[in-house]
Order: sequence, then structure tokens, then C-alpha cells
Amino acid sequence: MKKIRAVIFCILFAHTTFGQQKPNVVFIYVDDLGYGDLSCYGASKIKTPNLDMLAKSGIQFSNAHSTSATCTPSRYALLTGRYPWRQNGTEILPGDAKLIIPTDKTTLPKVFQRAGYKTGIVGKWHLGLGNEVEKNWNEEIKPGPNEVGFDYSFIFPATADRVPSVFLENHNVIGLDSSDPVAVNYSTKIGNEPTGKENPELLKLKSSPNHGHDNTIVNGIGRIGYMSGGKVARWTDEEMPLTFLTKAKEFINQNKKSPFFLFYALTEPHVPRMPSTMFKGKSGLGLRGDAILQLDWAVGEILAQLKTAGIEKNTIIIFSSDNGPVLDDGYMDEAVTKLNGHTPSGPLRGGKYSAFEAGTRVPFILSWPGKVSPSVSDALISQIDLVASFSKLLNQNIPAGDAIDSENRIDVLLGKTKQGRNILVEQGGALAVVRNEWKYISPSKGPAILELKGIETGSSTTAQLYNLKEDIGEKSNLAEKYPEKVKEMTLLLEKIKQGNNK
Ligand code: NG6
Ligand code: CA
Repeated sequence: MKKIRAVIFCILFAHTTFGQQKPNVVFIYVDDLGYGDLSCYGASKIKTPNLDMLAKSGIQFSNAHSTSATCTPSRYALLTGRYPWRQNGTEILPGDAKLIIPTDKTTLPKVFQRAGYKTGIVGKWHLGLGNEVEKNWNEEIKPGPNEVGFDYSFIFPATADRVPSVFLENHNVIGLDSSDPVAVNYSTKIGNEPTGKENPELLKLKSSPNHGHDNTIVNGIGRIGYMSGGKVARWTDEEMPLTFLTKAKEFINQNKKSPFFLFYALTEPHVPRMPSTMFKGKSGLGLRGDAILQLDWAVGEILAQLKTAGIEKNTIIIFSSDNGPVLDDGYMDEAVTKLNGHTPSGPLRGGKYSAFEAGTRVPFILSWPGKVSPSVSDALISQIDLVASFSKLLNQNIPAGDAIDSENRIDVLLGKTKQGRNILVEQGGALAVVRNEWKYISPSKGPAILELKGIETGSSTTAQLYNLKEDIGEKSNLAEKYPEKVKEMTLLLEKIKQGNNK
């Protein structure tokens, strides 16, 4: 009898929490989009109607963060629930790197798998593939996304500006031709194809001086790293949005009857910005602005697809970015010259690569039609919290020692409370820790300004202390005024580094 009662309770509980079925989750992750890049976040020189609509129908967060100001560490943290600086080798990876996510630990997609979901990733990966740097790209490559929790994967290995410029579906490069094998090298030139350095006249998008991006030319664009072979396999940048969108839509359609988790990782507006014809010139802000219009369009297409599949009411959509904005990140694409007064960082200081707020404070929108009421939330929240939060929502236990930095904040995510984290570590060149309104940036040796990119890194050999409540632009360093606070925050950061934060 007791058992029957428990079963009935479980059914009722599941019913009230989820309605008919567990909700699908689509996580849309864009690349290098800044806090001020969307019109719903205050941009006036660019209009992003689809994201504005998503924000209006859901919760728009004003204090949400990636863990880091670059891609690989942010993605590592999002998937593992561990701060990336706890593990060596989590910095920006080359395109031939080996997998850095452990295959035997809890990951975000594994949480969904354990709860009976079908899981898929479509888009940018940048977390390494296989067990070796020197690998044969013409054979099965594993471990990779499929071994860390994704039932289905359609990815490119690293960044759009790094070779190999090919897609992989599950374990294989798409479009392989045994008579033209793919080879990759990050230290010496291979094959006899032109490079951006030797033949700059062949480039349709010029590389910025002194940034690199002048190795093998693929589709008229100089890349980081050398590749040879795979002529048929190579991507066309202008087609990439449609390629990823089509795969994402297929995944949604194929899994519409079972709950699914889709990680849709767009490359926009990361360099090289080479949007498809229908967006070129449309923003008036150069190719970076056009790429933002393109990603907004892709979001609209996903919303439409969910509607067509009849599952829009039972799908949680989360939209965010892996790090803050940069204008010149290696190509002369008019991002700087046609900025036209647009402010990618909004009111924040810094940008991509920076320990100042613009490095990690990013757009973050969650919508769940009918379940989550529209609102804005200033709760402090991190992408690292998704592992613990979805574990809670789906009643999954996290084995001891896994996802140690992830906090269950599902009530914040679903708008039931605005009481978010009290403490968060942010990673630029330096580590910073935030507690309530205080932010402390630890002393570090890196350059204060990345001259080529025009970004303030937040690095300084002396301590910095800011009051984010009064000074969101981090203009006034209060370290000398409040030495006790500096001491307290220094100790706090040390404690978290030692793993004593729980
Ligand atoms: C940098 C690249 C930059 C970009 C970045 C990765 C140079 C000079 N710059 O090293 O162009 O690719 O790495 O961006 O090589 S991220 O968003 O994937 O972290
Ligand atoms: Ca990025």
C-alpha cells in the first residue's frame, strides 16, 4: 500500500512539476556576443527582434556570467560544473588538441541522459578530440562529444578561424575522400597550398597585421594552423549558419516525441565574420553587426521549428554567450571602422579576455512558455550552475566529487526567487572574486591592455577592489581605501581555489 501511495505521489509530483512530459531543453550558446550587443540589453544601433521577443516572454538576466572571458574554459565549466582554472590545459585550445573533458565524470548532457533524455550538440566544440594531438583525421576520432554525454554530435573541432575547417558528425569528418586525406599541423606547414602569409593577395577577408591568422587559406580566409587535403570536406563560411540550423532542426524533429536536450552552439559573432549573403551589409555596422543579425535570425528559426513540431510550450530555451565582445580579433572586417557608436560591452568595462565585468557578464535569457512568467532578474548566476540546477529539476543525484563548483539555482533560473549566488569567481587573464556588491581582482603579471585588440584586461600588479552596486563600470579602484576588504576577499579567493567552497 505504501509503495502504491509512493508511486501515486511520484506521478502527481511529476505531473505538477512538468505538466504532461519532462520539458525539452534547448541551450543556445553564441560565441563572443557582448552584454550590450542585443537591443533587449540596450543596444540602439542594432535590432535583434527574435531575441527581444524571447526576452520579453521569459526572464532576462542582468547579472549572469560565463566562468571565463574566453571560449574553451567557459565551455569546460558549463559542461563539467568545475571551475576551469582548477585543471591545467583548459585555456584556448588549438584545433588538434585532445579532449579535455573527463569521460567518467558528471557532465551537463549526462545529467539529461540519466533522466532519460536524448541529447545532442550542434555547432562549435573547442574542447579537444581524441586521446592524442597527433591523430588521423580520416578515421573514427574518439573520445569526443559522444563520450561525454551527447547521443548525437555535429560539430566543428575548435573555432571558425582554426583548422581543420571541417565538420564532424559523431566520430567522423564529413565528406572524407580517401584519395585526398585530411592532415593537420600547428607547428609546421604541410602540403603546398597557399598561406595567408605567402599569398595575401588571395584573401577575400584580409587578416589584421600582427594577429596571425595567416596560415592555410580556406575559402579565401587565412586560418590559424596548417591543413592539407580534404578539399571536399572543407566548409564554406557563408553556409555555416544554415548547415548548423538544418542539423539543429533535424535533431528537434527526430526527437520531438521524447524529451531532448539540444546544445546549439553558434559561431557568430566570432571571427572570421563571414555571414551569408542575406545578411551581408544589412546591419550597417560591418560584418560583425551582420553576424549578430544572423544569429538573431537563427534563434527565430529555432522558435518557429519548435512551434511547427508542436512542442514550444514544453520546451525551455536558454540563450547565452561564452564570453564578452571583441572587435578586432584578427581580421580587417570593419568591426572597428563601422562601429557607428554601438557599444558591445554596454555600460561595462573590458571585453573578451578581460577580468573586468564585460569579460564574463553576458546576455542570458530563459523562456518556458506558460511555466515561467516574464520578468527581469538581477540575481547573480553563472553558467556553471546549470549542471546542479538541472540535476535538481530532473531529480538526479550528482556523485560526490563531480561538478563541485556548480550550485543548484533552479529557482532563480525559473524566476521563483531573485536570490542568486553570493559568491562567484570570474576568470580573465587574472582571477577575480565577487561577493555581493564587492569585486576583487587579484594582482597578476599580464599586460593591462591588449593593444592590438583595444581591450583592457583587468590585469594589474596591484590589487583592485570595486563596488559593483555603485560603480558597474569599475572606474574607481577602492583597494587602498578598504584594505581590510581586500584582505578578506584575498582569503576568500584562496579558500575557493583550495576547493573549500562547499
Ligand atoms: C586567440 C585568437 C583569436 C580567437 C581566440 C579564441 C590570435 C592572435 N587570436 O588566440 O582570433 O581565435 O584565440 O577565441 O591567435 S575563443 O572565443 O574561441 O576563445
Ligand atoms: Ca568565444
